[in-house]
Amino acid sequence: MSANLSPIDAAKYAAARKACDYVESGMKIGLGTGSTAAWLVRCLAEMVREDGLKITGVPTSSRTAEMAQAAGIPITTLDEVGRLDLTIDGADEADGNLTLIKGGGGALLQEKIVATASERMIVIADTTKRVETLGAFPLPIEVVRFGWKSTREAVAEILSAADVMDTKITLREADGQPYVTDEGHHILDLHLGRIGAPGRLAQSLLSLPGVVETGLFIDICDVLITGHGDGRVEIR
Ligand code: ABF
Repeated sequence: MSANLSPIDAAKYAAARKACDYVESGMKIGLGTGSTAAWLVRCLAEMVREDGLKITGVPTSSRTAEMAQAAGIPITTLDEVGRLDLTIDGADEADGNLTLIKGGGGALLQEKIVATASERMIVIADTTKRVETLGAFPLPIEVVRFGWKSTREAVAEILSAADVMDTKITLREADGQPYVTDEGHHILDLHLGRIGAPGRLAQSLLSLPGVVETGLFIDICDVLITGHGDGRVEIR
């Protein structure tokens, strides 16, 4: 499957392929969203087809559900299975503490619910996602649609006192309209440049009534598998 891939795709494929080593028959697996997680779906589908792997997938987004179903991976819902054995998902950034920024794909809330309902969470990524300090990637936060502009003002207030480099906030759009998540919420992207204290920032943001969840995944990721373009992988 890996023949003639671009270096970035070869890196994503290498990480996804390595993550499959943690999957055993009988497992209930949270399936992530994004292009790296898409490689995972392809690899697992091949194992289901050719090695008789018996797994049940719980997709973290409607896009992943469609892809997994089309690939022949049996899927169900989190409500059906309750707890999962393992979730494998991508990320936008990962620091040395395995704290993540996720949500670039717009599914952060469902991804966090599935990840925290799992015994173990593995993140798969190419090496560009590894950072010393989080924040170069805009931090997505999911906000209810009702009064989102007022929530945006309250977020700006919090950012003005936070350990960050910039405080620009944008409403995520799709086709010129405000983006609406699977759960019917909007996403504000916080262009912070640098996040000095992720835990404190997450706590402050979640104290606002209109904020549903943030893309900061703290103490959730158990294993980070990063892939290189030459097929090498690193496990942390
Ligand atoms: C998803 O994977 C999102 O949380 C994150 O934004 C995305 C990363 O996508 P890609 O693997 O395409 O870089 O889980």
